[in-house]
Amino acid sequence: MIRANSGYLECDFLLQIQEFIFSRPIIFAQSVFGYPNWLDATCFEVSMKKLMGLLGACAMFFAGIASAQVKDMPGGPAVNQLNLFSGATQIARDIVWLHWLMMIICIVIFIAVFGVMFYSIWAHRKSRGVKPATFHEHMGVEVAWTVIPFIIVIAMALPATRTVVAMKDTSGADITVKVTGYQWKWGYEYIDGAAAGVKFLSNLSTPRAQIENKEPKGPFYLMEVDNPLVVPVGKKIRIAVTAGDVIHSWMVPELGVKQDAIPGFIRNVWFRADKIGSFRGQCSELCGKDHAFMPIVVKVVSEDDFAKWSAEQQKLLAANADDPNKEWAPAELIARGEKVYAANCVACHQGSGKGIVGAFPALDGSKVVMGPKADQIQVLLKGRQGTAMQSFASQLNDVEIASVIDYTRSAWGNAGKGQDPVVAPTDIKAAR
Ligand code: HEC
Ligand SMILES: [Cu+2]
Repeated sequence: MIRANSGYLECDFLLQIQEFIFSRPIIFAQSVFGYPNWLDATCFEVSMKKLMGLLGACAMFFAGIASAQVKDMPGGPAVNQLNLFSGATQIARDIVWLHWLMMIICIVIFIAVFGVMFYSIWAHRKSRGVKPATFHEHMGVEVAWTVIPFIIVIAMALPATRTVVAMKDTSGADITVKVTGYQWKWGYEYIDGAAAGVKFLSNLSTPRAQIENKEPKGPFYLMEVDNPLVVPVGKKIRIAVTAGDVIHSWMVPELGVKQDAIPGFIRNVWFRADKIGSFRGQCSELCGKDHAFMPIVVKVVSEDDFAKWSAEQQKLLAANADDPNKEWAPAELIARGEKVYAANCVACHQGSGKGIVGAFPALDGSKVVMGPKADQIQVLLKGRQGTAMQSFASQLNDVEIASVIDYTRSAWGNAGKGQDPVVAPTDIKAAR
């Protein structure tokens, strides 16, 4: 693919053309009529200067194309790339191989057919006195031109079918990622593996100023994203492709993957990258105004790096599940707390808050629950040494702890009594 980084020269060039069109009649008039007296020398000079300026601009324009700082894009198209991609998966290389096989077969047929045709026209021309044959229905020829193409088609279909079947075989995948096309970005969600549950949106990260020609274009112009899809090298990655609005298409040539993303359907494809690196593609189904602005970047990393990245993402996920700085209304916190209580506390303290006599204290009417908030926060963050009341500091986030405290302070007979009925997530953050 040939990419020229000369957009900012184009405007200039158009301006020069405009000037050229306006100055040309004057130059033409001068050449026909000599110096008309209404046109003085300075005006002529100005016109000539404009013409020279235009020629200069033309030279600059073409030089600009040649010398613009366009470099090969790793994982994407290279400058003056004419062949297909080199391929980071076996399937991608099979596709390239098939392309050349078909191409060569076609060229051989082309040369054979046109060779016979041109030879016949030349060797049997009328001026040589050649008499045309007048036979009809030649059995041998008819059988030959049916059987030979049939054999050729089968010879082409066999390897192609093998590759297409392999492309569709998503069995035994190590990791499954759900990919959703949106107008105009991609959503990624890890279904299993170390990063299970991690999900994010992947947006174009090329600055607006580059698109509007206010800044020179970067080396990854329109082929860069804020959050790439990260996968481990050598693992079979199943991609479950769907869309949230209109039809898109997830295509990464180097990985040999191209799959339409259709709302309401899930289509599975897969790849197993055997090289570490970033591989780039684009949405390849016209999906509206910003179709050209939803690139795809797949970052293939080592298994160790993937484990590290997954752990980081999981941590972020836990931290972001609830934003502790959000202003929660007390009612919201209590509603949330009821769920946290049901999931984490009922086994011991019971749904009724009455606990189990002799084993688990009642929270309904408990002095701690009715007392100052600091004490209860400490019980939840530190637990009670040597008892079944463990610390919840690492299991629950600030919002969850605050909300379950608020719930216990407002449920059962506790409602409206006791001190500090509302504990905010920021209180928990401060006490940690
Ligand atoms: C595995 C059982 C168990 C679970 C689960 C449990 N607790 Fe407790 N909790 C206890 C026990 C036992 C005590 C009493 C500790 C002691 O003897 O000092 C206690 C004490 C408390 C107290 C202090 C009560 C008082 O009157 O001193 C509070 C408040 C409390 N738990 C809240 C919670 C909350 C909220 C949850 C859920 C996030 C929870 N607990 C989950 C067993 C549990
Ligand atoms: Cu699209």
